[in-house]
Amino acid sequence: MTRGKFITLEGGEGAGKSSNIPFIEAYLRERGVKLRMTREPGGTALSERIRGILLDKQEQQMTSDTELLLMFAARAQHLAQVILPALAAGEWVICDRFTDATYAYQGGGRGIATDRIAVLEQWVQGEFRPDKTLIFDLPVATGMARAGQRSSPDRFEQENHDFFERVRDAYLQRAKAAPERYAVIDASPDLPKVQAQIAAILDRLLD
Ligand code: Z5A
Repeated sequence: MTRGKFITLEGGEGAGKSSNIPFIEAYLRERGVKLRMTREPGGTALSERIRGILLDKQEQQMTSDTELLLMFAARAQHLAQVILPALAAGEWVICDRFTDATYAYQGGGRGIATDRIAVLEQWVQGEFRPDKTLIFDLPVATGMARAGQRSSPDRFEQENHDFFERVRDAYLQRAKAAPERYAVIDASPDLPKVQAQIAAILDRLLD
């Protein structure tokens, strides 16, 4: 049994991951790929309960370390229960956010040192990393304007412009440091233009 590929989707506020997930799913299924679609934080019953705590805007007292540890607690369960078994069974796993989001939000956004995050990454994942990470990139002001149309912002969506600039910088720095693992998508144009970029990346993964 050939192990499936692990593809993660990343980006800042309102970058358009959710809008493009149905396209990615359909594109790969039409080409015969067995798929598991999932997300973080979340993806199992327990991890979704942790997600509820993490996004709850009533949790104003939550420290950055608590937030970081909850992200990895949810991830540990998700890996053991969903991601690793699906890959071992030959499925591709498409995950809406993964550890790059931790480096971007808890590292860049909250200011937690990268080497502290790396300790937890090693603990929870060992050497396991995504095969490919698609970063949906666009100016922060554009993303916030798009996301601003949502009715009720969660705990992260309440953050300010500077926070999301640091998140964007962290993503772009990670992509620059390991260009073979990342594909940066210009998420500014209309959906067909964004999806043409996605299709080109998926075609290379299917080769
Ligand atoms: N988080 C973290 O801090 N650390 C971690 O380790 C992990 C996560 C794993 C939940 O993530 C939060 O968890 C997240 C980071 C944190 N918080 N934030 N921000 P999430 O992925 O569930 O939530 P999200 O980032 O808010 O994603 P989203 O709601 O799925 O938004 P999106 O996927 O980036 O955008 P969208 O919903 O597809 O699009 C936003 C709007 O723009 C919508 O009205 C679309 O119709 C519109 N749109 C999209 N694309 C276009 C184009 N091309 N043109 C015009 N309009 C567009």
